[in-house]
Amino acid sequence: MKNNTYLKSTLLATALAASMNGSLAFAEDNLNQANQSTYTTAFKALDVDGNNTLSESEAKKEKLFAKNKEFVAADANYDGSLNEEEYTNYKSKVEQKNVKRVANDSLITSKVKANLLKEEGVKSLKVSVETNQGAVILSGFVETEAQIYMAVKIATETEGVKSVKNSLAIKKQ
Ligand SMILES: [Ca+2]
Ligand SMILES: [Ca+2]
Repeated sequence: MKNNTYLKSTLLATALAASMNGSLAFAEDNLNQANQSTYTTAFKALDVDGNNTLSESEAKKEKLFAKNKEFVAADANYDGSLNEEEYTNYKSKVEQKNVKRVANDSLITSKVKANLLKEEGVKSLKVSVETNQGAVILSGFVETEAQIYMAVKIATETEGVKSVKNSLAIKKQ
């Protein structure tokens, strides 16, 4: 279990690095293989009564299935329980989405930073950029209101950005 977790995080890091180079599909394959045995172990741990299916209350012990909505979505054959395949498929789908989302967010962050650097008026400022599911947060200190406006505008116009939250403040002289 411990080894698996280690392997998983290593592969996740590799997946993220690879996704930056455009080989996300390859990274995902590797991640899937590593996950298979992790899923089996997790499935068995949840299956307290050992009947090879997870009832809703068994599945609920895992955070992902804490909501009934998730359990129902995973129950592909509508029989009110999750077999290992349903469990594995759903979980890998969610994890792949997360890998993509994280990679996508990092990409947006670097694009926003690059665009800020291109702009004379703001390039020398220390603006930090964070992205969460396409929502960008700008923080740090600037000198003028106009610089805040410009930084927010640049971020808003960056490809992939869904929203911009401005936490920039004007430095007290
Ligand atoms: Ca069971
Ligand atoms: Ca089922």
